[in-house]
Amino acid sequence: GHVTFRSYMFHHEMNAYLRRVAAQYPNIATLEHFGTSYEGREMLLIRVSSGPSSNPDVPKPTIFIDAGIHAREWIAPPAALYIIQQLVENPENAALYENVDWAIIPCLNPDGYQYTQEEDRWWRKTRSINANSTCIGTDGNRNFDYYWMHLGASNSPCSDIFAGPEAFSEPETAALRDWFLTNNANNVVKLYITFHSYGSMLLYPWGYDRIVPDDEEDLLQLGNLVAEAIYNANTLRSEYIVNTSALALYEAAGGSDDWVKAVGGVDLSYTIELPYGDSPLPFMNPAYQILPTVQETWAGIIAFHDFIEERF
Ligand code: 0X9
Ligand code: ZN
Repeated sequence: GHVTFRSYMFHHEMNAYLRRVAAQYPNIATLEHFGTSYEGREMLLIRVSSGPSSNPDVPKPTIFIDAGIHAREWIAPPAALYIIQQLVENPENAALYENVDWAIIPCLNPDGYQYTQEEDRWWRKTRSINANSTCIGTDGNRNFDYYWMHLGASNSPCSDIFAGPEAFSEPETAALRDWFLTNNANNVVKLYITFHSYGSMLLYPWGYDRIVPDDEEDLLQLGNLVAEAIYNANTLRSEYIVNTSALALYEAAGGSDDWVKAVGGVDLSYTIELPYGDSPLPFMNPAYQILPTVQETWAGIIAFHDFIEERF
């Protein structure tokens, strides 16, 4: 149950860490069963909160964070785990869960992640069996039901961007949908962040097409604040680009960010494409750069928090 951010962890080690901190800090940290992966791995979400709002008419805003929907993007789970560690285990950060609640799931695709550890470092998708095909898996980030299969997604099970036989075909994406439908009927979640790599980008909707949302001014302004905080953290000095994902990258429908904004009830929705450090190859962040990367990212998360606390 010890995290150093000097090496990568197995999924079962992440679960052991979450169980340990929840047991050690029961007044602020609680575990929720988020779902069960296709191959049967338990997906745990941790809530960090100082308790309910003193005014029941005005619940505290929640920040929701996930990571690891793409298996090979190894730097994403540590970014989420570092946030958990800093919130729960560093008493200097107690003010960050005073007026804001956190819900964090550090690994959304445990089967794919395990497969990258054991078989294929470049695996991206889930590990579900496809009917009438020998090819395995669905791209979780093409599997959400908002403009599903509109652009930048494939209907071929052998493609790395296979959108699935239908929207929410995967237990992992269905679990995220169900969490929002169950926990966010009252729109208490004010910020959604999903960690990916790579590219040093703060991306906001829409991803399904080259269309900017009505509230893009908000999304851009907050994104710029966060990008500045990341750079000024001075640990890796990443220079983030801030834009809609379709304009900065490519059109890709069925992403979690679009669905959470359009259907899940969270206006402020971001995909963070983390950097890959000085590795010659993407996704292969060297172990010695995990810590500086998650530290600068944490500075960005504090900027997100301050904005949410101030506004809601
Ligand atoms: O293609 C993706 O799913 C993301 N990039 S990655 O290299 N990590 O695979 C970008 C997703 C941006 N959001 C949407 N297109 N909705
Ligand atoms: Zn990704």
